[in-house]
Amino acid sequence: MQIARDILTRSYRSMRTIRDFEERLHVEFATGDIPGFVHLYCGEEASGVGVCAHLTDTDTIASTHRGHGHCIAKGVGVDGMMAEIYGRRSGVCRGKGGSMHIADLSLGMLGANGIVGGGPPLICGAALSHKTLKDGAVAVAFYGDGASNEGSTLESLNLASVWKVPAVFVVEDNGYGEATGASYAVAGNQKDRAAGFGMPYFECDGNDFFSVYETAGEAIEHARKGNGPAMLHVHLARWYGHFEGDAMTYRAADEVAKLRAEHDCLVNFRRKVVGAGLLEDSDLDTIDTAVKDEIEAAVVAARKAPLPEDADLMKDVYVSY
Ligand SMILES: Cc1ncc(C[n+]2csc(CCOP(=O)(O)OP(=O)(O)O)c2C)c(N)n1
Ligand SMILES: [Mg+2]
Repeated sequence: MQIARDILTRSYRSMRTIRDFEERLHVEFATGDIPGFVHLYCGEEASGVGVCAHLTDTDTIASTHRGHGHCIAKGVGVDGMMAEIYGRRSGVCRGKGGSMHIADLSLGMLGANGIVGGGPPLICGAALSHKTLKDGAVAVAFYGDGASNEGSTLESLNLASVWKVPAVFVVEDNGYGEATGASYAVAGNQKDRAAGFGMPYFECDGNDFFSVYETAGEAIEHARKGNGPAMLHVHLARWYGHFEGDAMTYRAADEVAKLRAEHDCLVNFRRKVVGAGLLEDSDLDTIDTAVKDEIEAAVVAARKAPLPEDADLMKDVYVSY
């Protein structure tokens, strides 16, 4: 597959930014200075980035409780994100959203979502807007294997198909909903669910950027051309607990170590692009260094930034259309 050099470097930078952002949050959260919960996207980077590489700012996405990666992949800056997660006034939502309701409507990032299965209905509305306005855009819902069982998700698959809107349903299947295995909790399979609602099904390896990029491109093209919705099933793995503080007693002792050693999407990416002569190791090393500095600066700034004041309580809460 031919991919332009700027897409390769942008995608690597985006995956590296997500990885470092999340690894750093793992450390920062343990200090007790971050309010609320955080759910880390480490290990799943190639999914958000491989999908969003096909999207513009006019295209919309709805995310999940595990939303930092989708945010970064859609182009939201790490300074505003870090400050938001620290609940600071300089955050992208002025400190009112936090990790689970982080959003940037100017970039088509409609928000992380504390409600499992909350994203797919939003995407039906966004996709209906795109169709009505004829703006050529698509709406993408990311949701987990657990969320795939929610009534709201199944109703959304139906509605999007009935309305024939440009929606793409991306199932990020990491094999767990909290501590419950998908092998126990998900009846049938995602492919048959897509077929049941009359939409095409695409499947890819979420540890491999190129697999996601290629199949997401097909699913998005199907929707963008006016053929109605599509489903993309991404097989991937989360490296940390369901939330920070989860002891993961339900996982085999060596499960995560094996994932890190054998299925790291960043290592896979580097091996492929350097092996094919598309980029040099030094190109990727330069990105690694720049991202490291960027994350450090974002943490320092977020820690120094002021908290919202009482007078901010009702500001920026509602938007009038
Ligand atoms: C409607 C609703 N039900 C239950 C919960 C509690 N909850 C939060 S995350 C989660 C598991 C979601 O699993 P999955 O969709 O596979 O996403 P993952 O955490 O694996 O990324 C549950 C049950 C919730 N937030 N909202
Ligand atoms: Mg899951």
